[in-house]
Amino acid sequence: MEEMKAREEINSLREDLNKYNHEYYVLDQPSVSDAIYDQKLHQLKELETAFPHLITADSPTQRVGGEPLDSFNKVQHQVPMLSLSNAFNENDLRDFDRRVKDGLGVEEVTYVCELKIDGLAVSLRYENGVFTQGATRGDGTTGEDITSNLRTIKSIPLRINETETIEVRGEAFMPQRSFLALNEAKEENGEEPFANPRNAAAGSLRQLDPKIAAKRNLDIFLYAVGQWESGALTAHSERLEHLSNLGFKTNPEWEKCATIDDVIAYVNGWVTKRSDLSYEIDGIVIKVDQLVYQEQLGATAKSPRWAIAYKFPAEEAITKLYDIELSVGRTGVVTPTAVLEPVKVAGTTVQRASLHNEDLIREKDIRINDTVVIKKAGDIIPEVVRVVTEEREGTEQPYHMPSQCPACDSELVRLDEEVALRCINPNCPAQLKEGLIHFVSRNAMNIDGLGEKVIEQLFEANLVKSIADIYQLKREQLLPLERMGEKSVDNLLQAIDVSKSNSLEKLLFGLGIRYVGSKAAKTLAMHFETMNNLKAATYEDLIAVNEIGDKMADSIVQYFSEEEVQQLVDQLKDLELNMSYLGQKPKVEEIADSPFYDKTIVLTGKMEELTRPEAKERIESLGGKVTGSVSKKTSLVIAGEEAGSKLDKANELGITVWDEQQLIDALNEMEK
Ligand code: 1X8
Repeated sequence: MEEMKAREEINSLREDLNKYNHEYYVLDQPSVSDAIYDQKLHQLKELETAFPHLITADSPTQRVGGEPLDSFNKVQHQVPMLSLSNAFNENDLRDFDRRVKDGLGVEEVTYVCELKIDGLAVSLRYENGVFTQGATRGDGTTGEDITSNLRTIKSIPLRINETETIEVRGEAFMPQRSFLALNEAKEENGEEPFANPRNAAAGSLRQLDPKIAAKRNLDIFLYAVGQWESGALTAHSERLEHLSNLGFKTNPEWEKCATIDDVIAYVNGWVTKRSDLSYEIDGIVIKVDQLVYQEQLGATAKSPRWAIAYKFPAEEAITKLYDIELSVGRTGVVTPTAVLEPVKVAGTTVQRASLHNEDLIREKDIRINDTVVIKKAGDIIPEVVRVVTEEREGTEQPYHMPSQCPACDSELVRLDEEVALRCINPNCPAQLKEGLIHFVSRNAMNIDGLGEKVIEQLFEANLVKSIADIYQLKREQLLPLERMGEKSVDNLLQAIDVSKSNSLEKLLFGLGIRYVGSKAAKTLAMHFETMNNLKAATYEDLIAVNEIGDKMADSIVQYFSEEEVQQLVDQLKDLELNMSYLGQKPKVEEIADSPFYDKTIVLTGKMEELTRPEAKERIESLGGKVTGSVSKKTSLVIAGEEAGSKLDKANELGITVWDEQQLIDALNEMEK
């Protein structure tokens, strides 16, 4: 075929395919069969193979392309990507309405209500009608260039009919069904499942290889315009329609509301309807419709004054508590866990919930076979809220904690002032195993392919009993294990080898020294630089370091004085593990999905297990900011024992309140 003809043919095929794509992925109204689509795509691919110089970046054949990246480039947002301030109840919404009207000096404002999609905010830039750059929100000013991953989302047009540069914004997300399928596959492979669709979407877009994102079935709704020179429109609602006309996928559920009462009715309507959606929402976004009003109201440093996000209360569900099981943690704490009839809450199926300790079981009078209300704290960690006592039939059994360790039978003890029961046998197999799981976890040595399930297998097979054993594993020992092919064994051995060159803080955190969280480990590594220096440090040397308190200093001195520890450290040295600080910076993307990321948190009351500085340190290392006083800007309050006025204020403002245990669970979950 001559080139002229080919060019024509290619253009016509691309036009058709783009149209079919839009009909299928954006409008959900295909006009042709899959067979016809596939046939045309095949034709186009053949022509492009014959005339490779005619391939363009916006061709429908070019969604998944290129080699894996080494890292993501930074992108400066021309117009900052602000976050929204939150409303938790009707009062907050009425306050917002009042502020808007007072701010404008008017008595009538039109609002637009939209669903708040629980995904990842992204921005898409089009130059000369071609999708040229896609970025994460990042900190609002600087995001990361994830163009090649976003290109794999089929509902994102690679070309639009607008020659002027335009940047549009929206939420990338993982539909419920894709999320469930992905987690099922992950569990089958012995991998850790994602906690929720938002983490799954964020995790997918954070992959350096676009082929992975391409398999994840992500989708997107666009809801805002960033940079756009000649936007002649006068209302947000017109912009939504314009976005849709340009070929972008917008969420169809938005409505204009003439009064705050209408807004409240819309919000209340979705509290129940949300579970019928095929994707997750975590609230409703309310925006002033008139663009002149938006401009007049402007923004604070963090968020626009013309919009607010109503956050749904944590979703609750009722289920049966079948049993109470015990687990022994890394530090010997024995934790009771409720075994539940599986039930769906806030997007995932819950079948276990921590009961924390015996006191809590007493307090809530939880009995085996009870019907219970459960919810997910911070929409992540399942917890039992209360017993539905009206459902009791008389057969429910009160629960008593055993006096012996369920793993090693040693007598359990209650240390001074602790609610927790502990196994203090240093050779308790459950503790050893948990210690190993901690050692290989992400914030510690971060050994890929060595998850909880594999550690369990290695432990049960007697191949790994101590940290040092990990570094002496042999190919022949691994091959007979379940789900261990040649390839995965090679990868695993490679990952173990790579971990030897980790900077000191990863090793320090991995050792699991009491009170030494990942942030403290970093501080120690930076200050002392080598394991030898730290080992030789006295209590005085340690407390002289900023952020190291007396409890931690004591614990470190105690730790290194143990003969077994000294042997372990020597052994690890012989196995060629790096023992010096190498000056790595923490990666933002590793903490961006933590429940503390970008949140303002207040600690109040007396903590039992954590010290204040440790809690602060660990929250901060997960991207949170700890402040002293409760205000509307506070996202979360951690209330210890005898919390006073700050707790009252938090309740008054409808701010989420966690107890210490919830904090510890969330920290542990993220630091895994
Ligand atoms: C965040 C979100 C917005 C919308 C939907 N989902 C979100 N997660 C919307 O406006 N329809 S706006 C927004 C923000 O401005 N941070």
